[in-house]
Amino acid sequence: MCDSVTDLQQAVLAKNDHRAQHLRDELAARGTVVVNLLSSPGSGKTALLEAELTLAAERGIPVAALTADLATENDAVRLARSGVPVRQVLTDGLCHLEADMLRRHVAEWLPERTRLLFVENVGNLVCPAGYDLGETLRVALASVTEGEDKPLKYPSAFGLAHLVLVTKTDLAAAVEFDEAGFLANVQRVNPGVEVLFTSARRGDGVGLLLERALAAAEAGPAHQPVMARQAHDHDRDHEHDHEHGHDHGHSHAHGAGHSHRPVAPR
Ligand SMILES: Nc1nc2c(ncn2[C@@H]2O[C@H](COP(=O)(O)OP(=O)(O)OP(=O)(O)O)[C@@H](O)[C@H]2O)c(=O)[nH]1
Ligand SMILES: [Zn+2]
Ligand SMILES: [Zn+2]
Repeated sequence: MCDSVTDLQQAVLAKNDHRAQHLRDELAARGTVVVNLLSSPGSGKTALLEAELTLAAERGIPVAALTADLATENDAVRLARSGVPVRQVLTDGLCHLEADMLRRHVAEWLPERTRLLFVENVGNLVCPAGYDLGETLRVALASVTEGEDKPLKYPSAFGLAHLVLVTKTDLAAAVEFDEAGFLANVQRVNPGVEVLFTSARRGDGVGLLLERALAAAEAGPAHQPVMARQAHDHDRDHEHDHEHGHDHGHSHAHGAGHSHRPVAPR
């Protein structure tokens, strides 16, 4: 019973992986690169993203943003203040985005000459880590108020990231944020990954994400997570037949307590 549930999850993830790879190829053909932002609810994804989008607009860099939530269009309203094209996706109960959902919105809405598409995933450190969205850069964010142990508690979210951002550094002293402890924990799950510090409130570190995203768009991510390499080696050991006729519309819902095999963007 447990085995068949696990098999089903593996099948869902393998299908998503395959579609994500198609999406990445399609995006590459049109010169667009996706940046996937993951964090727990309220870590400051929207606040930082609004600042980065505003900067991109000022510099004339063609960017767009897609934000996913279970409900409300609040984030899209905030991000749209930057003046760049913004799309809200309501997941209707689903706690993460899947490649197919993104692909649909890209086809329907994304302006043709977009260079960077920032995707704010549903606030959740569990499932989004398991779903490749065809991104080139995966960014995990953690605010100083969340505690230093988050990378250890959510190893897939932090272990598969190309870049880690610490947010709300203006509050670091108030919560006695242990920076050295946090950095050590990040290195344990993702050796060599770059960690940057930001405060959207103060404007500290604003522009770094845009810079790293543009660099990744030119040359690919500067860092390959060890955990991602392991997942890919595993995939190669179990080469499976790919189905190429994509059926449209999917049903996937799961309750609390589900687990996902870590799957990394390639
Ligand atoms: N002090 C401080 N507060 C911040 C900062 N960034 C965001 N916040 C606050 O933190 C709260 C959550 O920020 P959001 O940007 O909405 O966080 P989010 O990750 O987008 O949240 P979800 O989309 O719900 O997952 C808001 O009250 C923000 O004003 C920051 O740099 N410093
Ligand atoms: Zn948000
Ligand atoms: Zn989920």
